Amino acid sequence: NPNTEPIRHIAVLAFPFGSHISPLLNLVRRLSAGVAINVASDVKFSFLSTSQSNEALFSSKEGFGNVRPYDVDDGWPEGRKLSGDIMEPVEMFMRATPGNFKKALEEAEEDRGLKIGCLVSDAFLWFTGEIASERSVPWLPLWMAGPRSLLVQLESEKIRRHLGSDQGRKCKDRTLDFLPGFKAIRVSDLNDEVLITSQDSELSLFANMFHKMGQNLPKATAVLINSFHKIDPEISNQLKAKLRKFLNIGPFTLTMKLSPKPMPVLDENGCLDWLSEHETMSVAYVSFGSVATPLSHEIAALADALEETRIPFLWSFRGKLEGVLEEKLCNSRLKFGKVVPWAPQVEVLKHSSVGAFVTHCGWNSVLESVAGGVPLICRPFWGDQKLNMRMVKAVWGIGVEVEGGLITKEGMVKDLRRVFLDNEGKEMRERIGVLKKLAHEAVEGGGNSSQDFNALVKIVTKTPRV
Ligand code: U2F
Repeated sequence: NPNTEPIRHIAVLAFPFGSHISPLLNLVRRLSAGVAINVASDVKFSFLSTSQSNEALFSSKEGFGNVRPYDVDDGWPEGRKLSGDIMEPVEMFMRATPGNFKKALEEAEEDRGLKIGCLVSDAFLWFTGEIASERSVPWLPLWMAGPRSLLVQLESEKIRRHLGSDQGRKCKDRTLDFLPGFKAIRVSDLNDEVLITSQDSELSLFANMFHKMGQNLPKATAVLINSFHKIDPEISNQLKAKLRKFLNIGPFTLTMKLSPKPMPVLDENGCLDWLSEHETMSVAYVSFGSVATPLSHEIAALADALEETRIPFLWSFRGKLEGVLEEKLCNSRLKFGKVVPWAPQVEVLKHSSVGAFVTHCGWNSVLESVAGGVPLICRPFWGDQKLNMRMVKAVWGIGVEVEGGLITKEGMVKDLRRVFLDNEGKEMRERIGVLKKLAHEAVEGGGNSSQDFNALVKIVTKTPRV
C-alpha cells in the first residue's frame, strides 16, 4: 500500500510556456537540495515537460541533484508549420493533456523503479488533481501569479453572479466592493476569463482552464504561491480560509540565494557594468516580459519620451528591431540608452542606478521590482496584469499607470517626470522600500515564507495521507 510508505519519488508537472517554467524548476531544485531539512535529500524528483523546454533547462547538466527530466508530448502534429499565433502551441499542448502526462509518469516510475508518492504541478494543470486522487497521493499546485488573482479565480462564480447580466459585466468602472478587500478593484482589472459564463459561448481554452482550476484548487493538499504573506495580508488570510492549505513560499528571487548551488548570473550583454557607469536612481529599465509586445507606435512614443527627458535607459527588447524603430532606439541621439535582447532582470532591479521600471506588470516583474525597491510605470496587457497594475497604483502606491492604457509620448514624459523628479516618486520609493523590507524578512529564518517552506518540506517528506 503506497500510503504507508514515506514519499520517495515526486513528479513535477510543468506548463512549458511564458515564464512558468523557471519558478517551478527553481522550487524543485530548492526542495530537492533539502534546504530546510536533510530528509528531502533522498527523495527523487522527476520533472515532466516538453522535450524542447527540457533541453533548454537541463542543458548545463549540473546543479540539478536528484532532479531528472522526462519528456511529455507537446501535441504538435508532425510536419505542421507554426502559424505565428502564440496561442497555437499552448492549445495543441493542452489538447494532448492529461494523456501525455500520464504516459510520462509511467515512464518515470519505470525508469526510477519507484512509485510516485506526490504530484507537484503548475496550477494551470488542474487535471493533476484528478491524477493525484486516482493514485491517492498529495497534490501540490504552484500558482504562478499573485494572491489576489488566485482569489479572483476561486471567487469567479460569485463575481459573475453579482455582476449579473452581460450588461453588468460590461460596466468596466464598477468596483468589486461586494468582495471583502476589493473596494479599489474594478471590473476592468479582471482577466476576461472570469467574466465569461458558459452560456456566453463555447468556453475558450483559457476560460475552461480557469473555470476548472477554480473548482479543483480547493481540493489540493496545499496550494503554493510565489509571494509573501504581508504583501497582501487580507487576501492571503482569505485564501488560507478557502483552501486546505495555502503556503506563501516566495519571493523566489530572494529564496533562491538560499539554495546551496545558486544558478550563476548570466550577463552576456554587459548590462550590470553599463548600469554601474550611471548615477544612483538615474536609469529607467524597460521590459514587457516574455510574451506581451506593445504596439509599434507605443514603442516609438516611449523612445521619444526617453529622448525628450534624456533619462538613460536599459531596454530589454524581444524581437527584431527594424526600420523606424531601429532608427529611433539605436541612433546616435539615443546613445545614452542601451537596448539588449535579454537582461538579468533580477540583478538589474537590484542595481542602485535603476530608478524606475517601465513594465507590463507580469507577477514576476512586480515581485522583482518590490524586491529591488524600484517604482513601476505600468502598461498592462491581459490576464492578471491589470489587477497587478491596480495594486501597484491604488493599493500599494508604488507606481503609476500609463495614461489611457496606451503609451504616448506626452503621457510617458509626464510619468517619467512623476517618478524620477517629483515628490510623488520619492513617496513611492519610500512605500516600496517598506514592502522590500517585508519581502526580505519573510524569507529569513522565522519569517512567514520560510516557515511555510518548512511546512511544504514536511508534506513532501512524510508518509502521505490524502
Ligand atoms: C506571464 O508573464 P511574463 O512571463 O510575460 O512576465 P513576468 O511574470 O514578469 O516574468 C518575466 C520573467 O522574465 C525575466 C524576469 C521575470 O522573471 O526577470 N526576464 C529577464 O530575466 N530578462 C529579461 O530581459 C526579460 C525578462 C503572464 F503574461 C503574466 O500575466 C503573469 O503574471 C506571469 C506569471 O504567471 O506570466
